[in-house]
Order: sequence, then structure tokens, then C-alpha cells
Amino acid sequence: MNAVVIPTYNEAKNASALVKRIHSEVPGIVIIVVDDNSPDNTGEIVRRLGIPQLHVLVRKDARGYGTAVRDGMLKALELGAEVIATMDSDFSHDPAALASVIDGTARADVAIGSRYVNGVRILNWPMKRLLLSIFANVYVRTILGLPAHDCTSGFRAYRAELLKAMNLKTIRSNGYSFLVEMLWRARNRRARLKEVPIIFEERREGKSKMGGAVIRESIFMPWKLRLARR
Ligand SMILES: Nc1nc2c(ncn2[C@@H]2O[C@H](COP(=O)(O)OP(=O)(O)OP(=O)(O)O)[C@@H](O)[C@H]2O)c(=O)[nH]1
Ligand SMILES: [Mg+2]
Repeated sequence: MNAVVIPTYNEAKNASALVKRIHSEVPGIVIIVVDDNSPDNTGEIVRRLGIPQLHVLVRKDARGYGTAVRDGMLKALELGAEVIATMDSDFSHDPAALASVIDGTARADVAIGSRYVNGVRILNWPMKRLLLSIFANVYVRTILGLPAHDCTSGFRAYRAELLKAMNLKTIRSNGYSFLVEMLWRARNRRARLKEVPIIFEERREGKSKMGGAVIRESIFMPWKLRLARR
């Protein structure tokens, strides 16, 4: 059995539509939505869809992309999933590509849905945003020597054995640097990595959650990880 973990914060419109699409697109997959008690009631609205194999975790005292994904992964492991995928709830990650990202783990421990193999595959992003993302990737690759073109993509699939070996409870990142920390830990365990080309699209509805604290963490975390290793 495979699972997909979807973190949500104020994504009521996007998340309901996405969960329905995944349910029809990837039959049999367990869908785990982790909502941080969104003021727009995302968690409850998704739960009311009443879709089979759907689990909605609503976290009342915690917030953050990284710990939300981590908690969803722990739930997936508890349910006995063999491959655990992660994706955003805002349609930037196409549900039609989920199966191919999962298939990427056939000969790898981590598959990354990558925006930066064979050129740049991003639709409708402002130039500033694109340059920031490219810079962020060069930054973490230079500091940590990670062997992927897209180290900050949240569209991924992991083999359960790798996640079990990674000691998820001790992850230090709460924002998007969670993605970098996961790759760093995977590489330090000599995990096999594969990049699957995807097309990334600007979010459909709603607002970005990228803020100052998340950006600060992304600047400092690669150095913390590198220094901690010595
Ligand atoms: N549970 C939870 N989910 C979050 C949190 N912050 C972001 N997310 C979700 O994580 C995914 C990625 O966040 P986005 O806000 O789309 O980040 P982004 O793609 O860099 O920014 P946009 O360009 O605005 O889409 C989305 O599904 C969000 O709803 C959070 O604090 N808690
Ligand atoms: Mg987004």
C-alpha cells in the first residue's frame, strides 16, 4: 500500500478538489491530509468529503510545513505504507504526475519530482520567484553537496525503510528547509536518489505562506547541518 501526505494551511478550495482528483487518479492510495487548524476550516471540509482511505490529521498546537509533513509520514508508517509520497495542496504539483513520482522509487529510495531536469519546467511564476528558487538550489547544493538539481521540491516519494531509518522525530527544520534536511539525511545514509521530471505550476487559489521565519531558517539550516556533521 502507498500513501500520499498533503500538508494544508488555509487551502479549503484547493485541498478538497485535489483530494478528489487523487482519489480518482491513483486508485487505492491512502491520502493523509495534515492541517494546522486552518481558520478557513480546511481540515473539516476535507474530512466531510467522506472519501475512503482518507485520513485528516488536524494539529491544534503545532504549525509549520516541515513538522506537518513529518507527522503525516509517521502516520503513513503506522498504517504500514511501503512508499510515502508528499505533495502540496495547491495544484502546483499535478495529481496526474503522482503515479510517476511514486514509480521513481522502483529503483531508488527517494524520488524527487524535479522542476530542473532537462531545463526549467515552471509555469506562471514571476521572474523574481523563479530566480529565488534557482538561487536557493545553488545555495544548498554548494553548502551541502547534494546530488540533485531540485533540492527544494516538495513533490517526492520515499521508501518506507528509508524513513524508518531516518529517525524523523529528531528533524530540526520546521519550514521548507525540512526538504533540504531530508535529502541531507538521505544522502548521509547513502540512499539512492532519482529525479523524475515534473511540470510545476503556480498555485490555483489562495495565498502563499512563505514568510520571514521560513526564509531565515532556509538561510541558516544548511550551515547548521553541515557544521553538525563534523
Ligand atoms: N499543515 C501546514 N501546511 C502548510 C503550512 N505552510 C504551508 N503549508 C502547506 O504546504 C504546501 C506548500 O506551501 P505553499 O504556501 O504552497 O508554499 P509555496 O508553494 O512555496 O508558495 P506559493 O507559491 O504561494 O504556493 C501547501 O499545501 C500549504 O498549504 C503550515 O504551516 N502547516
Ligand atoms: Mg505552493
